[in-house]
Amino acid sequence: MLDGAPSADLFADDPPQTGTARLGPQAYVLRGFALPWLDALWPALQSVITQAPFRHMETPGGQRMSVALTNCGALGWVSDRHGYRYTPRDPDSGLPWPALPAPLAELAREGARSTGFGRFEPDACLVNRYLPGARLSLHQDRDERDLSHPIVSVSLGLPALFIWGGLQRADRTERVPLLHGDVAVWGGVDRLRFHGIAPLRQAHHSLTGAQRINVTLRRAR
Ligand code: MD6
Ligand code: FE
Repeated sequence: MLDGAPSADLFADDPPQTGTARLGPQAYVLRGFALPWLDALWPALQSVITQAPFRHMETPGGQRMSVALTNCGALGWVSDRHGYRYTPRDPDSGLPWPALPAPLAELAREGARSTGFGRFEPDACLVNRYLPGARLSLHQDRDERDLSHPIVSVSLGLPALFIWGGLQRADRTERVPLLHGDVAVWGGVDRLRFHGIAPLRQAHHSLTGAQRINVTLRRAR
């Protein structure tokens, strides 16, 4: 069991955890790291979601994603029949993605700095919404131009089980809880580890209601 990880059931609105879980040589979960930013971050996210509403995208294989998503920042991650890519505009509205809120950029820089990644200036911020039952199948993040930059990923609301694998799809996986306020940071030798999210369990969270929001900050170009 990982240091700092609760062992049995996960409950929404559990007291915040503290400390750092190490998932690999260059992969970390900073427990509760986002909580001090929450008062600035949550309204900023609401503004992003109003400007660019959540939508369910289609995978290149033609499946509707159970996770709904939107983006902010200079570049947004999109998926359709043609594949995965980063675009400067919201394909639904034709408008540029909403600006990256300053508190999110600051949180990303601080997360990267405190895990030894040095300077990190994100230009892409993917916002994922999970309702109960939504899941994310095992994948690698490899759509970014320069894989030497880390990824900083913020979990809000309902708890989720992160499925954390190896560099090969068939490698054994472990399950790591991601709780409200946790920030995962990884890069370097762990940048291409396979990972996913197990189906979200029904529950209620005092901030988000029956949903989990994940905000993933990257340097795409
Ligand atoms: C999620 N996150 O936590 C899904 N990818 O909802 C990811 O797929 C992810 O959290 C790369 C880096 C961090 C992540
Ligand atoms: Fe990912």
